[in-house]
Amino acid sequence: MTTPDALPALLAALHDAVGPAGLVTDPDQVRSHLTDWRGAYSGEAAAVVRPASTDEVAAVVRLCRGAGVGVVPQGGNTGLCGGAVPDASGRQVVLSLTRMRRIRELDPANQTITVEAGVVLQSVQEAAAAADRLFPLSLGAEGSCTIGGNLATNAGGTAVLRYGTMRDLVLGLEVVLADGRTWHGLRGLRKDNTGYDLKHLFVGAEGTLGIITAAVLKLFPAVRSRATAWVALPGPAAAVELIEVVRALAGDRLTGFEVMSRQSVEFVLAHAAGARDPFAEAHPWYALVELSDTLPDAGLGEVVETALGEAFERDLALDAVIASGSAQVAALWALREGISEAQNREGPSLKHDVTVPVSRIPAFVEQTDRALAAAVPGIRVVAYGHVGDGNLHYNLSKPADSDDAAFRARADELARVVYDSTVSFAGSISAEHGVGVAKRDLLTDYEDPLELELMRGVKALLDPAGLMNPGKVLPAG
Ligand code: FAD
Ligand code: 2HG
Ligand code: ZN
Repeated sequence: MTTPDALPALLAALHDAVGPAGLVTDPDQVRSHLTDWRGAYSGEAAAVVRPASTDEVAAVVRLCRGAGVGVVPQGGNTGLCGGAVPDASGRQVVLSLTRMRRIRELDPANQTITVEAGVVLQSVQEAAAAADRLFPLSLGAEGSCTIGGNLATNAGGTAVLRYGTMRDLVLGLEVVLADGRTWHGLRGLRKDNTGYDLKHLFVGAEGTLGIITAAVLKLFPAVRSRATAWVALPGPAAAVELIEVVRALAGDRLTGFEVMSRQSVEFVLAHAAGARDPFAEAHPWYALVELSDTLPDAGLGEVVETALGEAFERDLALDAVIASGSAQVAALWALREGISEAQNREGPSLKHDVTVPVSRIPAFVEQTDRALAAAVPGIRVVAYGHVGDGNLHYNLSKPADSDDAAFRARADELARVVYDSTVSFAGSISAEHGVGVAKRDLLTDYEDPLELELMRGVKALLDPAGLMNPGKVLPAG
């Protein structure tokens, strides 16, 4: 346990360990580390430190351990479930990785890049592109989120269908453990069966088992052609059939398949500057379909046209547009990527990041929509996401012109409706954003007790004092 007296001595020791540049003292800067991107979660901290090297991270962890103080790792602070924010006690130390921004190595023949945890995702994409390679993880927050955060949350995004989640993209890790030792697991090997694959414990652990300081990531051949289409659909069932039509023709050149309800697009049209509906009339649902290839002239436009022809014949598509240049591609993606931010402008956004088997998405949407409309007449369901991999952001906004507080007060009850429906379709209540504090207590009801027991065993082994991101992921008890 920390005693209040331990904190001043800890602060002085932290100052010595990371130097003045590594201790954040400006009140505005400190505040930005204590609240998440949406302003949905906030806390207090004994200190905010920004170490510049793995050795400095290890020193901070050892000092905090000596003082019995919890450490909250933080990357770009774009997470959506409160995992990177300290609790309200003011007794935790926020450890920001944002000064660890070195690309340590790019090995084109091995198709790998070795980067520090604080490197922003977009910088990795750019470094790969400069070497005529692709780093495929892609998500709306890519200009600010970090590789450490992407690994710690096992981020997904818009290219999972083709390249997998962050877990599939990592070959090796360097991790500062709870006892202050550093595990040097930065191996760039595609085959390595030397016992348990320890790196996967830290991927998706949200900082509760150790602090990722660097990683070896997979690279892929650069993409040289793309085709992007925006398709109006009668409903989610047509979306699921359309995936099959496109996949049958395009194989793994199908890179992205995003789906959004009219309500989702309407929010973007209302709030995002310059957003424009590609069609003259409104349609119930939309898909954003993207194919890509390593060949410059791969004939992707014809593949999309053939797929859409079949979709129109089978009444799966109501209208469609194939983007004719990079500006139009960007405009279509902006309609999709703008949903999260646009929804925030409509009052509280109750987020439910779920997966169900792709085949069950239509029935899931129908059942859940019905249950919610019965619970809150006029509720606005903002359902959209990476439907190609089964992931829906089944978010909720209050009925128009109703009260924020009254809607927020029903958040837990409405979440139950969504999650009960999710598990009734053999789905997961946490698809790509993680658990953090937002879903921590729900694990007691929705996670298999044996899995929870095993997770607690792993936590006890790697972090016996419970100082790695305390209060996140695992429910008390
Ligand atoms: P943070 O928010 O700083 O931290 C997230 C978690 O990781 C916390 O628990 C933190 O303690 C832990 N952590 C951070 N760094 C480390 C480290 N080095 N070692 C150990 N633990 C660490 N997510 C998706 O998966 N797909 C999307 O499509 C997507 N789109 C988004 C769009 C927008 C507009 C926004 C705001 C967010 C989106 N997200 C998405 C969520 C978020 O961007 C991801 O979860 C991202 O991976 C978080 O990275 P970060 O660096 O910001 O991590
Ligand atoms: C997305 O796919 C992100 O746009 C954010 O995962 C989802 O804000 C959300 O709920
Ligand atoms: Zn998403």
